[in-house]
Amino acid sequence: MKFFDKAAAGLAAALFLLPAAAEAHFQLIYTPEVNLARPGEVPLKLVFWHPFENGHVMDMGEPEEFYALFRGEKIDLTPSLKPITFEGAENSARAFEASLTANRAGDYILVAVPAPYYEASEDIYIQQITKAYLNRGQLPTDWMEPQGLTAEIVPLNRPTNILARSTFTGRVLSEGKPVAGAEIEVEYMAAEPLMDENRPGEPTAGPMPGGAVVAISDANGTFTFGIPKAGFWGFAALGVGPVKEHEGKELSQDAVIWVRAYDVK
Ligand SMILES: [Cu+2]
Repeated sequence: MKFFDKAAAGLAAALFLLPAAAEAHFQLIYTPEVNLARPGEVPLKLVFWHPFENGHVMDMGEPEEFYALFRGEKIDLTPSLKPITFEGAENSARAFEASLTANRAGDYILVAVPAPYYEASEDIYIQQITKAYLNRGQLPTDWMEPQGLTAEIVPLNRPTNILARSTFTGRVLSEGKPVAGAEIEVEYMAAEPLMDENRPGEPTAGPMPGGAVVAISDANGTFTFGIPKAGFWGFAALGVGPVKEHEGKELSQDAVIWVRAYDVK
């Protein structure tokens, strides 16, 4: 009987959390073209959104850090940050734009650490430590390396040209150590932001029945996901960061990575 009481209590708790859990929050670092043919300025958008649903946009926390890593060198991008309003399909919210000068060949790894965001429906703070990858001149340099973040997903496939209908494998690290059993939410950027209009373009997919798509990392912290479609795919390892509390409330410090998949022509 005790078991059933516990199970019933667990079920009630799960149902209570359901509305918040059904849609995955994702911090975006977005630019439409991740493979840069020419040197120059790359425009960037930072949006905290539900991109699979083309849904609710959250007021993004002021970036605590925003930089690019190029061959181990840190390029501070905070001087280029400007607040913008992102007009989602359901609502508008504060977001940011910025730019990167990418003149040399190799991988540029973009890292954003937004201030914790208070999610009232769950009474928790969320902080998504986010990475996105650009490459110039097709020269692979650093994408396969951990970038020394307190929480991150290290790609085991080149993140700037994943083949649609192949797989992506990532490794979840917290303070440099693999995390077994991490819950990883998987997100498709169904509507890509229009750079000049600060709103989403036409969605090319709808959200999945059953809510968030989830993978669990194995004993080595790795997970593999079959990428069904070209476009941008995001992976968020929930609560794997070392900081668990913010202003007296629970903090979910998540590690997010974005990869770009292409169809075979
Ligand atoms: Cu949400």
